[in-house]
Amino acid sequence: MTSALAALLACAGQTVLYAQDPIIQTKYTADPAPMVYNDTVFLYTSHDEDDAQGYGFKMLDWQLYTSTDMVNWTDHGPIASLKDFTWRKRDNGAWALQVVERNGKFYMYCPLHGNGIGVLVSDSPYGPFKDPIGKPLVWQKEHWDDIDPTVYIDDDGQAYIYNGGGGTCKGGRLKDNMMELDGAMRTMEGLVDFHEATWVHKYNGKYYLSYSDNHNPGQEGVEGYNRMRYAVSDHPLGPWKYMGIYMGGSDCFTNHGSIVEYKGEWFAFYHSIALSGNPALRSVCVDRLYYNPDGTIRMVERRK
Ligand code: FUB
Repeated sequence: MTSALAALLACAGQTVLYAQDPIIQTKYTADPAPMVYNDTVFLYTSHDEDDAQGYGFKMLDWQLYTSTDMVNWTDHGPIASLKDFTWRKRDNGAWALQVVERNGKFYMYCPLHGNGIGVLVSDSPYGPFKDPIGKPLVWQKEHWDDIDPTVYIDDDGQAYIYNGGGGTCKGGRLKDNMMELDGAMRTMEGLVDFHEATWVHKYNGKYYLSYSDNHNPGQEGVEGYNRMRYAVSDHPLGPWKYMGIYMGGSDCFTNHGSIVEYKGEWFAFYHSIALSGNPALRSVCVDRLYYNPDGTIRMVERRK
C-alpha cells in the first residue's frame, strides 16, 4: 500500500483533496497512464529500476496502482513485463504504456524500445495479460521512435492509436479487435514542437492531443526541460489546431503527461525526479487541471 499524505483544503466553497506529490514513493515510476473503470482510477506506469543511472533508463516491467479518492493509492505490483513478449530482442526498454477497456476486455499497448509496439490482453484490469498476436502491432524495422503508444476510443466505438517520438506523432485507426491497424498510420498535422508522450482525450465535444515538447533549460529564458503542450481538433485524427503550453518545464530531461476526468474533476498526471535527483529515477505526480470557459486549459501548477 502506498499511502499519501492528504491535506484537506477549503477552496472557493469546495472541499478539495490533494495527495502529496510524488504520489508513488515506494518505487520509481514514470509515464503515468490512468484509466477510469468502475469508479476506480487504474494508474498504469512504467518503472525505473533502482540501479538505473544518469541518462540510461533501465525499464523492465509495468506497474499498477489504484485509487478511489485520488489520495490513497494501492500498489498492485508489476502486472506485465518485457518477458510477456517472446519476440522481443532486447532485455530493456519497457517504456510508456497505456491500457484501455473495450467490451469487458483490457488492452495494454506497450512499447518495447527499439522493437516496436506490442499489445497484451486480459479479462481483468489487474491482469494476467497475455500476448495474443505474438508479434509487434506497430514496427518499422530498427525504428527507435515507435514509442509512447496511446489509444483513444471514441463515443461511436471507433478506436484510434497514436505513437511517436523524435519529432513525429502518428495516428491511425484500430480494427474492432483492437489488435490490428485499420489502414496506415499517418503524421498528425498541426502540432508545434512535438517531442513524445502523446495523450488524447475529449472535452466538450472537442478532441485534445497533448504531448511533451523539446524544451531545454535556458531556451526562451524558461526553467526546466520538456513542457507539456496541446492541440485541439473536431476529428480524432486532426488536422490539429495548436493551442499552447499547459504545464511548465520538467525537472528532468523527460516529461510524460496524461489527462483524465474522475468524479467530475480533471487531473493532470506527470513525472518528476523530486525524490531522486537522478533523471533515470522518476516519480509519478498528479495535480488538478482546469479549463477556461472557452475550452483552453489553464496552466497546471506542478507541485514537483
Ligand atoms: O520512460 C521512457 C520514455 O521517457 C517514455 O517513453 C517517454 O515518454 C519519456 O517519458
